[in-house]
Amino acid sequence: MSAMQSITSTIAPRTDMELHQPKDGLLYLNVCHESAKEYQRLSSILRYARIVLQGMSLVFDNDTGSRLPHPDANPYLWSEIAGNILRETIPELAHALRAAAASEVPAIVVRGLPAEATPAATPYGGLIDLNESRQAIINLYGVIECLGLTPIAYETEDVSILHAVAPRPDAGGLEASIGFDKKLPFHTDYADRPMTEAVTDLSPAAHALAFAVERPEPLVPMECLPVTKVVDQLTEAEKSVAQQEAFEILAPDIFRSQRRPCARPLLIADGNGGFYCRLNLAKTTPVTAAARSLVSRLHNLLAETQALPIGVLRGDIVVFHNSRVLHRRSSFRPRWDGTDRYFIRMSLVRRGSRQRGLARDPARPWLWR
Ligand SMILES: O=C(O)CCC(=O)C(=O)O
Ligand SMILES: [Fe+2]
Repeated sequence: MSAMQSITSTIAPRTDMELHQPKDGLLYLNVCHESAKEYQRLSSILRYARIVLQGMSLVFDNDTGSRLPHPDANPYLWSEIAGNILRETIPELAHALRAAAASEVPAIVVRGLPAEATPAATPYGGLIDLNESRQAIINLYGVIECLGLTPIAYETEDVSILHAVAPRPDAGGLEASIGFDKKLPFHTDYADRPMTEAVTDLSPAAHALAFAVERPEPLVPMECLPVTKVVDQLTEAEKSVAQQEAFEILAPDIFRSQRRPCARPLLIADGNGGFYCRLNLAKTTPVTAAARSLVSRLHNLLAETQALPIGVLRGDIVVFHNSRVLHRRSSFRPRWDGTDRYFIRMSLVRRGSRQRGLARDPARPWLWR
């Protein structure tokens, strides 16, 4: 083992990242070219390294040429390594991400991280090619680790932690991230699942969503709307209706769930005068008259309120705080030539809440039902 290299020894801290304050709830963190180069140099280790634990620090042995396990076989290892590399090479980004997580920034765009030389082809079968998207996946793991988040997968959605947000020829007519000809209206993900409520037979909703942008489509931006922009337009009486357990929300179609939905609130007070929100109006049945009129008021409000388009670029990592911001996209017409809109998405929970989920297999605690 001649070429051992400790990832905690070589890089001096930099202070050259541009840090933009959240504007309208959207925080842009721009990584400068020089930092990105250093990060790329070190993260290339993740392509071939065998990992050896020495004392408390991870050490890479570049000589063996052996590879890491697939991220689905050990996502915690990928998080740890990618997080360490990011913290070491772009400490000011790691710091800004920690601060953004602590203040529950609704949406974050990390721009300027490296990308593979050739963009991955859009996978119309839904399968992500790890080799084609390796840098994007390293970037995702690095960013989420610095945010204090950990990936999970719901077993009825996908056995992989990495979801392809790309059109599928068999998804025509679906209101889903794999659809295309139907717009996705404003929503939070997994709105049918418990948030702060007790977990009995259904694992909690993801706390955040992270997207790596492989192929942006300028005419089909991601669009978001911070929850405060909606709540601020509601009367006190409407806010109190929204906090009642009076909304039955079904799982999205792709879950093929037969479960009878629980009646849940749309808003949950955050203890600081604000609210956490769950919303998927297409799947919601209000169970009282007051809840019915609130749902129709929300339909109108959302139709009138200006969304925040995020003109994403290839290589961007976008993170949504799932209960602080709504997101949507318009319909579009795919070209089916391998160049269509393509993101890689992860569902995330806070590291400390890993054990709140219901996992069948103790060897894969990130796979929830
Ligand atoms: O395609 C998009 O912009 C968002 C898709 C979406 O809602 C999701 O993947 O959760
Ligand atoms: Fe979504």
